[in-house]
Amino acid sequence: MRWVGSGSTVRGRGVAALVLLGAGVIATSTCAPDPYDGYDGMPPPTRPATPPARPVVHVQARDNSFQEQEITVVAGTEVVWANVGRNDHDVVPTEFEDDPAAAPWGVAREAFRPRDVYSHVFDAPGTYVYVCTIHGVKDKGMAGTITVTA
Ligand SMILES: [Cu+2]
Repeated sequence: MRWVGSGSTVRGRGVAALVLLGAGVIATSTCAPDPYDGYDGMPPPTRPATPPARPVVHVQARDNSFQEQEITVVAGTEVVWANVGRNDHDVVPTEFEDDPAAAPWGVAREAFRPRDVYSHVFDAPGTYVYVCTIHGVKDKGMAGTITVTA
């Protein structure tokens, strides 16, 4: 094998790298610490706005109870219910017990089987009382309350 062509190319790059490395060492060893290091008189670069992290609170749907049964969250919080039981459950605002399909939030048992998760963001302050219609009625059995503060 012959390396004539490629060998000279590699050697040329190696010399250039050594020269640059040497210049860097000299530059850093002769510079005094700069108290304004990094400031060049220009405003800081603008970055794309990232949305603030949304607070998240978890509620467990156990068989026959929600844990925690009563929670207080700040407006904008995402409440996440996880069915950790062995039975189907649902989450229905009490004022919609007679017509759960019309409720603005909540989840039907078909979509809340064991290991299913449902979440809703509560933007408006208020008191939200809900129930699992299979295992509870308002204030009895499997029911819960979310207090949303401003
Ligand atoms: Cu239930």
